[in-house]
Amino acid sequence: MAEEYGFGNPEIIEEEVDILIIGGGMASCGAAFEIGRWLEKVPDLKVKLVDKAALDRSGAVAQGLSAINTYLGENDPADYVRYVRGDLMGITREDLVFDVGRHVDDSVHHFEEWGLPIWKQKGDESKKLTEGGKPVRSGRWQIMINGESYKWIVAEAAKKALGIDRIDERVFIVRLVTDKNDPTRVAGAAGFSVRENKLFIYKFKSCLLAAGGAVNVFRPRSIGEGTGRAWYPVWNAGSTYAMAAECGAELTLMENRFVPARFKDGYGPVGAWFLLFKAQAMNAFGEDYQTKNYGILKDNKYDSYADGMKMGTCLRNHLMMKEMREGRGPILMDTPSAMAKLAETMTPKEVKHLEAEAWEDFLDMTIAQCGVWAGENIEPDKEMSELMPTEPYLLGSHAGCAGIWCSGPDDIPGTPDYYHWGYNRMTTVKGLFTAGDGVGASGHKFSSGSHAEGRIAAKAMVKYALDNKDWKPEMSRTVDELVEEIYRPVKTFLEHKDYTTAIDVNPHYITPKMLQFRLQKIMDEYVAGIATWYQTNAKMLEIAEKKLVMIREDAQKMRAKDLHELLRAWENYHRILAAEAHMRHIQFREETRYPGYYYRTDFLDLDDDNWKCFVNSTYNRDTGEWNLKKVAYKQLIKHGEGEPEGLARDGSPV
Ligand code: SFD
Ligand code: AMP
Repeated sequence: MAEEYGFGNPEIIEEEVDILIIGGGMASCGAAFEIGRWLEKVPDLKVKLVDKAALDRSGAVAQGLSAINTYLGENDPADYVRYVRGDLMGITREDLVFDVGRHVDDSVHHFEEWGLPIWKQKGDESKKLTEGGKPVRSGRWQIMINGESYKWIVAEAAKKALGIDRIDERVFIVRLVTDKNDPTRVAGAAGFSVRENKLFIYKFKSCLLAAGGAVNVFRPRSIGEGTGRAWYPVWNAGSTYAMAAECGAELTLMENRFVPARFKDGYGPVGAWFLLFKAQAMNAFGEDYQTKNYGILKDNKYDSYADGMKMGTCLRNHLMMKEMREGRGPILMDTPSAMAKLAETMTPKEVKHLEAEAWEDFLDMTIAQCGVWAGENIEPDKEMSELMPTEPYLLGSHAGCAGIWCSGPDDIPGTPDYYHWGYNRMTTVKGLFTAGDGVGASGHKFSSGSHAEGRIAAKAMVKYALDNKDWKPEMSRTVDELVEEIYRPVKTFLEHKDYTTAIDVNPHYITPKMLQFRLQKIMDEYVAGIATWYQTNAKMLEIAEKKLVMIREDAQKMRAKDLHELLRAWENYHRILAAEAHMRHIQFREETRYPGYYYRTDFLDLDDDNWKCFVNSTYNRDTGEWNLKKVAYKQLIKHGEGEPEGLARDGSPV
């Protein structure tokens, strides 16, 4: 009977390595590249990279990108810290941000070396960045690329560095396993092939957990025929946060989220339009709502993080949402005026090129937006497009900073001990490292910064592996226990499938899809999703808490009728834990730190006196309990000229 569904007893593949890299995205490709260099020096170092998908097109950069959002060039890393701090409402791990800032350009230079076309200013077209070629900047930190094949290029370098034999593709990691003799140390990971009936058990000295952020935790705006469309990649299922939490790692700022303003329905990013094409967004009456609403920032003390019209991403959202909530939507991006203005000084050939660029911005990165334009007969030089704030995403590398609490570098003056307890980018669990979306309190790394951070973590992991040369990992769980746990949804299905005649209707199990709908409904309606215009309060969160604990219990009853559903089942399990962390952090932080991302309507003010601090949490897998605490924020980089006064309050400039 088992074989009928493609499941006999799975083949068990066990492997012991020094370093395991979980994920094959930007951070992991950075780590692979860096370790490749060490393999020359330490040839007996055993390494494996495991990705749930295929490296060439996995992760957030799968569709490509049209900009590299972090390239410092002529900028100072200290200014980069100021920018990230301002955008994330004052609270960031400045040591981690600075560390990314000082290393990120080297990754970008490698991308160009490997073949990524980077736009150059007139006259510099044939010069590489390293030869003094000046990039076309869309903003102070962003540079334009022809990036349809960005991930292919970066993956190719990672594959070359490691060698194909050190890479397992299409293996989904379900959980980490602590060491038998030391519960504060990680010793293994277990997962399964999404194509074949195989289970993988890895034992290791150290591990990079870089499985991206969390998407589809909230009910998305795209439903019905649009289901599956999201801005961030749907295959980022919260695995990073869930597996880290279950292993005992401390999480930080999980209350933070990213609500991107995007072109409606296609989720096309707005950066190139605002920054490169200099387009204006307006409300239904043609009003510049940002200027019009600027004064409201004062009402709840949000203005201490705005500097004239320079303000962080969530504050820009806040000004836009007021219009929509009060019925002055839709918000429209005035693409025709922007293009007409640019065309004023252009030849007809250049104008044609400009039109091509407008399309290419999306063809390189988010093709669905071109589908919307083509399908709705929208020519961007003739008709405006609607903008919309999307459903929330949890991530640590874009304009958000949810993630894991990590040890930072040891050479930045003024760094307190509790920012640095050992190896760079190691979490509070010994041997467990992270990068990219995994690292909390350090956003605005984007694709390039995530790659650079993977390299930083890899260096520290090699050192950790060498320092622990004689240590042998022993897992706290047996292989049989892990097999039993991972294949439980299959067993549940096989045991109960004949109870009813309709395969999806059964009192003994729930399909992964149904469970996902239930999770998304809870998060949407009680934890500040789109249904409530991103608002919540203590009472709503109390209800959410009850429902999330129940769904976590019911998740044990998910069924898997094939390997695809087994993948969906475990993705959803990870989503539930990421969702719960998010909810509990929002519950704990009694203020509105990120207006435009979410609102605590019972604490609408921003409250620097009590809440200019990190919120950190740990999860106890055995009891199901969460523990939350405040952790002091320490300013390491002094204020820049023109930075608003509010930021200076508790500074201790170095
Ligand atoms: O336009 C498991 N990003 C942008 N960055 C830029 O530099 N410029 C832009 O233009 C950017 N924009 C943008 C961006 C992303 C997306 C989706 C769009 C537009 C449409 C952000 C970056 O892409 C992002 O910051 C980095 O990619 C983050 O890197 P990393 O490594 O943290 O995550 P990943 O690349 O998604 O990789 C995750 C990997 O994990 C795998 N995985 N493997 C095994 N077991 C599991 N359980 C796993 N779960 C996941 C995945 O397969 C993947 O390999 S714009 O909006 O600003
Ligand atoms: P996005 O396309 O929205 O992901 O943005 C890409 C980059 O441009 C990010 O670094 C954003 O912070 C930045 N950006 C987008 N819109 C604006 C804006 N209106 N003002 C300043 N920076 C922006």
